[in-house]
Amino acid sequence: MVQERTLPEFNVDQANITREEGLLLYEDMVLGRLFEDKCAEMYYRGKMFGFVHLYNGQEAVSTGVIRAMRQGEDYVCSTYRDHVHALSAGVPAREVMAELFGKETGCSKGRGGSMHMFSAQHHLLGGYAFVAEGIPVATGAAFTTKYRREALGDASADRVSACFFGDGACNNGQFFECLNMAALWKLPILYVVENNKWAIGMAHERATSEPEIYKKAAAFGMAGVEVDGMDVLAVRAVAQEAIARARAGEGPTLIEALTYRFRGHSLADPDELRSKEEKEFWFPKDPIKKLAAYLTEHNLADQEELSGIDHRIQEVINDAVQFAESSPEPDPSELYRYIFAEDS
Ligand SMILES: Cc1ncc(C[n+]2csc(CCOP(=O)(O)OP(=O)(O)O)c2C)c(N)n1
Ligand SMILES: [Mg+2]
Repeated sequence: MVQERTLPEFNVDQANITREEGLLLYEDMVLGRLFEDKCAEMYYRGKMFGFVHLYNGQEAVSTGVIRAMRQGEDYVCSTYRDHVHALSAGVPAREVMAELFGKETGCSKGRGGSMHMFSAQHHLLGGYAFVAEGIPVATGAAFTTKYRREALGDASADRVSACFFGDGACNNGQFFECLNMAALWKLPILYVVENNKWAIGMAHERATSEPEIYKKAAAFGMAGVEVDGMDVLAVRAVAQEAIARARAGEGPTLIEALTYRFRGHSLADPDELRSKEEKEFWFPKDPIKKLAAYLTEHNLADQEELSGIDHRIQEVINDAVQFAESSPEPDPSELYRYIFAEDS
C-alpha cells in the first residue's frame, strides 16, 4: 500500500472568517455537491450523453479559490471536470444543467455539453476535454492583464486568472512551457493543481518522477505551495495570498491542493482500481462536513441553519432540472452557428 502524503497543517485561527463568509463558502460547496449528485441521477436516467466527470470530494478547491476572487471580473479556466468551477464562478445552475442536457439555454448553447462549459459573462474561459489544454488559455488571459497595464498604460488593469488542472496534466509539456513563461513575465495567475492521486486508472506516483508537484515551481523561480485540498479555509487562505501577489504584479503561484474524488473518474468508470484502504483514508475528510463542524464549533452557525441551506440549494437544483427539461433543443438549422466568433 502506498503511504499517504501528510496533509499540511492549517491553523484555523488564521482563517479569520465572518459568519457571512463562512455560510457563503458552505453554500457554494453544497451547491457543487448536490448539483453533481443530481447529474449522476440524470445521466443514469439517460438525460445526458457522452462522458460526464463529477467533482464530488474536491469542492473545497473550487470554492476556496474561486470564492476568493472577484466574481465576473477575474478569469477562471477549467478542465473536463468543470461543472462545479462554473457554478463557483457564478454561472447559474440552470445554465449548467441545461448545457448538460444539450439545450439551447445552456451556457454554451447546448453545443458543448459536460466538458465544455463556457461563459463570457462570468469570465469562465472554458472546460477542456484535452488534458492540460486550458493551461495556455489561462496563461494568455493572464498575459492580457499585463499587456493592458504595461503596454497600453492602463494602471487599473489587475485581473487575475485561476487555472485548474489535475495531477495528470502536470506531466504534459504545456504545463512546463506555460509555467516558464508566466514566471519570466510575472503573469497574474494561480496554477491550481487538484492532485486527486489518479489520472483515470494511473496512480500519480507511478507516472511522475517527483510526485510533490508544488516543488516544480522552484525550477522556474516561482512560488509553490501545497495545501490540504479537503479544507476550504486552508485553500482560501493560500488562494488569498496568491491572488494578492498576482494583483500586485509579483507573479504567479503554483498551488498543489491535495484532494480526492469521491466517485469514479467519470460516470462510465466502475472505480475498481482504487483500494478500500485509500478510500477509507480520504472519505472521512469530506470538505463539507469539515466546514460544517468548524462553523458550528465556532458558533458561526447551527445545524438547523445549515440544513436550511441544504434544502434551499436542493430546490435550486430541482428548478435547474425542470428548466433544462423544458428548454428547447438547438434548432438543426443553426448547426453551423457559434463556430466563428462573429456569431457569438
Ligand atoms: C491530451 C490528452 N491525453 C489523454 C487524454 C485522456 N484522458 C482523459 S482524462 C485523463 C486523466 C487526467 O487526469 P488528471 O489530470 O489527474 O485529472 P482528473 O481526472 O484526476 O481530474 C486522461 C489521460 C485526454 N483527454 N487528453
Ligand atoms: Mg487526477
